[in-house]
Amino acid sequence: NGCVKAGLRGALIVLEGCDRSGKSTQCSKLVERLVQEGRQVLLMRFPDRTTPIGQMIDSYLQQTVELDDHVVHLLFSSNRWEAMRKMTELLQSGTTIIVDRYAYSGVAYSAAKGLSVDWCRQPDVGLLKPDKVLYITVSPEKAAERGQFGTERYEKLDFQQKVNNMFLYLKDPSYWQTVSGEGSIDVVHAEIYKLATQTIKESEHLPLLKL
Ligand code: T5A
Ligand code: NA
Repeated sequence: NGCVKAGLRGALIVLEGCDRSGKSTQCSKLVERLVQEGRQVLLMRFPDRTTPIGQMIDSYLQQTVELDDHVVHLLFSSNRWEAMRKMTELLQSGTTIIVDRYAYSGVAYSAAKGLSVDWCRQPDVGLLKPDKVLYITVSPEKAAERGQFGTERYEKLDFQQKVNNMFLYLKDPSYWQTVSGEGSIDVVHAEIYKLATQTIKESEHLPLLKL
């Protein structure tokens, strides 16, 4: 029934998508349901703003400090690297990790600013490779219905369109699945739950891979 079984690893499942696609809403709902079922599961998010590196990223996003584009890209990547030991141990001990954004956001946002895609990918090489990326899509019209952008650095329509194009370029059909984020929260959740539980089942005997 998906509860802790000796020797089986957890799955690494990442939710990606543009701003207001519903990633955080869906990550919480998915984790809540998996916990209710008695599964070993943990929610993580990047950036993790609680670490010293995460606090530098937070200041940058809130536009209280300026940083060179390369520097901030490396900080976002470092913020993932500092979680790798913990994530590896958890996965090996059977805990499934649901992650709200990952290295794909890292490349998409920096490349949308004009940095080379090849350069952007390099610092993330060697990170744990997700078993599945669930890429949530919403049209700009639907996203606009979900309220005004806030005041964080990247929350502007023309920039979001560049980010969206970068995600489409990065999409790797061998382990990405697109999920329409346009239905109700419950409809989107049903689809994500189905894909996540399939992934947990399919991954438990597979080796952990690296990007
Ligand atoms: N970034 C991140 C980088 O530049 N490099 C990196 O390496 C990484 C990891 C912060 C920024 O950092 C950048 C990307 C970002 O610009 P963040 O903290 O994840 O990243 O961003 P947030 O602003 O917190 O989250 P988003 O704006 O991306 O929103 P979500 O999580 O996609 O959407 P969510 O769930 O908060 O929902 C948005 C609104 O829509 C409603 C919700 O209730 C909410 O009000 N909603 C729905 N309404 C109707 N129908 C549905 N199905 C709905 N689902 C949600
Ligand atoms: Na979010």
